[in-house]
Amino acid sequence: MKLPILLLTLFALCPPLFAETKPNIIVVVADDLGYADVLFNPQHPKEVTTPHLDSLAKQGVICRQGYVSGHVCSPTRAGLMTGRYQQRLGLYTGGEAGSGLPMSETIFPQYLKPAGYATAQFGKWHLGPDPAWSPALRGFDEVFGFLGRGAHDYFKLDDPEDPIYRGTEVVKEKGYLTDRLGEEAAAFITKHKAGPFFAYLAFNAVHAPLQAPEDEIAKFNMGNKDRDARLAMGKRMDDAIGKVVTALKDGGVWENTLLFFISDNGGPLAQSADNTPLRGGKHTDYEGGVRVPFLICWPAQLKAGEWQSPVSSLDILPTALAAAGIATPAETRFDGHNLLPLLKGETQPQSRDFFWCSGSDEGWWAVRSGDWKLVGEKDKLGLFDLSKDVSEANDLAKQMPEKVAELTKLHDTWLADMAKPVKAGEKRYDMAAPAAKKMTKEEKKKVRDMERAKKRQPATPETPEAPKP
Ligand SMILES: [Ca+2]
Repeated sequence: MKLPILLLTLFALCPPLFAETKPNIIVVVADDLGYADVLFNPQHPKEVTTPHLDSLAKQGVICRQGYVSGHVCSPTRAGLMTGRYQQRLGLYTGGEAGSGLPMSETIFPQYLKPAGYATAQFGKWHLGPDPAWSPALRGFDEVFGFLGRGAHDYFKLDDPEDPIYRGTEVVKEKGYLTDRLGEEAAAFITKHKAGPFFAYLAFNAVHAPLQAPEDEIAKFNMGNKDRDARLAMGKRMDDAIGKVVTALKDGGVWENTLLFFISDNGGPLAQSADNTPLRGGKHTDYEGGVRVPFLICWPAQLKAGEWQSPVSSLDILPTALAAAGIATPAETRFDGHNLLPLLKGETQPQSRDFFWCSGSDEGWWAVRSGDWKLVGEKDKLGLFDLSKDVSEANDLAKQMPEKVAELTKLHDTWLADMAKPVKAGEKRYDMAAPAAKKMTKEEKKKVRDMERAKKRQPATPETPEAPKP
């Protein structure tokens, strides 16, 4: 009897260190990765090679219906960073969000740093074009990556025209960018293994330009050069993720690290991405544009398996903060949910609504409520029952006008709460006035130029004011 009593006494004296230790948090974002271009999608083509992601999937939770809040890079990143629909800030398009996420917004490191987290950002930022928008100025202790554009050359890492930054300093680097991002993230983990730490690892892989080391490309021989390069880029990103996991395991912090993996939007079909079985891809609000590979891994707390209810990239920030035990100010209003009670089986999934909108100029909008999804592309509407038709092949809009009206109203109500687009246009394409909206870019520019010229000219008796309606 003496040994058990001794053990019990020891347990009583030792604080429950593990339970009270804040988890390390890593958010890994792939860029333009096809839904089926990962091994953990059972419908992946046979040539896909992502063993490290597959290993993460086996140890974590695969979210089969994981969404991002937009269909291109920078708007979804604005949503991810703030946990709120980016449209609340008037950011609808790539041009808008890429011009800058307002500095007044509170993002991951600004919540986590005061709670004792070391914070780092690696890779693509795309939330502001120049150093004034650097992540180094908004809470990240360490930064290694590029700022302004959606894309970066993978080999030319010393170009002053498209610099790589360490912190706010321009640095000249060598190597393959995806490798370098993995190495930098792994080094950060090793350095801060005493924890807690937060790393935002935003690969530009597998976004264009489709570049990878020749020997890697040569391993694939699909008869399509773009496809070969894309697969090689995916493989190299997977290797980099493998390095990150090795650093976590070597540092003894694997178990208590909460890791998210997503793609920022769907794969571009024009560049040989595979989104099977989903319809469409990047630049569309069909599932192929907004449903992405999505993993959540926290071995100490979450049982491995599959999660079938829809979740959003907007959920990542609230979930991370809950895991870290960080209470947010009462006025903070996330659109995302803390997923931990659900994933731990403490609560049951409730029906949720999800919204997309890229403003009047692009003309895409969509809403999902329960299993129903309504997708608008300018004056074309499609209604789909995702429970039976994940590929959005069977348009029920004509058969079910009441459902179309119901979902349109739901989207209208949501959109009414959003800000006007910061750059141009209206919140949504006006279906009632299609003729006016069918102007080409050149025609629109001509109209704008004429309006500007008119403003510069003083009114003359020959140009009487138009009668008021
Ligand atoms: Ca992207």
